Amino acid sequence: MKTSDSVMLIAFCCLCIFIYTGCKKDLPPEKSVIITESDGNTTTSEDGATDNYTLKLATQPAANVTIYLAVDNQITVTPAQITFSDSTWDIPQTITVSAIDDEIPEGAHQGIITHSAKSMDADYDNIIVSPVVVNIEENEFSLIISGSRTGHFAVVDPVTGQDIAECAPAVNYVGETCLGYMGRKAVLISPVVPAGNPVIFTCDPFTGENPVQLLSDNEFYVLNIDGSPVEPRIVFSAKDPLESKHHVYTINEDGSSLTRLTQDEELIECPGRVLTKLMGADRPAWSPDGNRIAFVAFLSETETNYAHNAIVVMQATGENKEVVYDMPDVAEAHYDDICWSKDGEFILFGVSEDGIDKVKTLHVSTRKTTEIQQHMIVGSLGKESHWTDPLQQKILFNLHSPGGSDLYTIDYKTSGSSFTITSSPKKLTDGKAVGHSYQEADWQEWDGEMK
Ligand SMILES: [Ca+2]
Ligand SMILES: [Ca+2]
Ligand SMILES: [Ca+2]
Repeated sequence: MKTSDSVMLIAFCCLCIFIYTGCKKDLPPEKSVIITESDGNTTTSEDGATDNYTLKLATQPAANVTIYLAVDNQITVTPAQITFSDSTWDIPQTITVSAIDDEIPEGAHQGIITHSAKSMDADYDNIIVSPVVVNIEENEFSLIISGSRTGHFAVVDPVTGQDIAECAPAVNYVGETCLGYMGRKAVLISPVVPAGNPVIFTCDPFTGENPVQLLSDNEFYVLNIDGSPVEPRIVFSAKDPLESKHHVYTINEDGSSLTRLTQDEELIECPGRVLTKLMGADRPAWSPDGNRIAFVAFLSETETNYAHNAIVVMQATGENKEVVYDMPDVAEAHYDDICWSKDGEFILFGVSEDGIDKVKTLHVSTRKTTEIQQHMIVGSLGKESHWTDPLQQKILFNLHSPGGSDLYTIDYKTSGSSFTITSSPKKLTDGKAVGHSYQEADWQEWDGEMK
């Protein structure tokens, strides 16, 4: 072997050893993007609380690497893209995450951030980067209260349809129920003694505890109640035992400031009729801004004594009573379930006209009506009672069913004087699973506090 050949052989062997050991010792670390969530998770709130996480590269890239962030409709991120160079690849860059404060009550929900990588370094270009799941705390809540069976009421989460509580307050009988201001109290009608006049009680909505009687025994015979959307005040219809007719009153949830809003035989202007007087009032309902109250008026024409029922709207002070719906020539028109659309432009009501049950919407300023009862049928079952969502354009109703009724919702939209149902009925509750029947209900905004 020539010396030069020996040198070549040694050099070749060294090269092989060098390549082998080089491969063994310096296997390139995995090319990846390292995500670190502060405190191990990313949690934001529609109330404005933000959170953050950092990104960095696992290895030095051969060229700039840009990470683009994409979000769904629940969150925003800042910045929306970041770039790592061959000198900054291992310096963590921070992404700040905020929740979008929408007006949709969704309960606790999630958003997702996806990442895509672009680089002239083929090892980093289009590399797979993990998404970040963002927990979002809700800041809009509402509650449904529903009489479930004698002596009980259920408080239902409108997002999940699940019972939050089923309560049996220590009263003689749970009649009509509603929720007080921001869902802080349940309000119900019950007689003080078993056969006595029904009066108003408040209690804790989640336990039924601490029942407080608002009107003294036999002071009133209460028919209907509704909780104000803007203050701790209740509107109700009741008969003063010294009179024979029902009238509309308001009272604070603590029992103070009892105010009478309708007077016996007060004159009310009724379009197309001669002079009419008020002979009674019930089924009052607050408008969403708390400024107006709609109610059913029993009217009598002063000259002929011809009696008919109508729907009247007044200021929450009792002033400016105005007949908004009246069919004086329809014999025996009876109205129930008076409630307002979320925008306060429409009143919804049940009406029995000539023995036919209908649900109508009334555009208060133009008096245009739309019949919607045909949308509240599931199978062969028709709706029993209905109410409206304070936060969204939804109607809640229960179906009359021999096996026990459940709550359903349908969606609507409004445009000018037109009112349109935009969905088919969606079942909200599962009465069979929880063993009760959901009856007449009320839907109120809630502060989210479970005190
Ligand atoms: Ca965090
Ligand atoms: Ca919100
Ligand atoms: Ca929301």
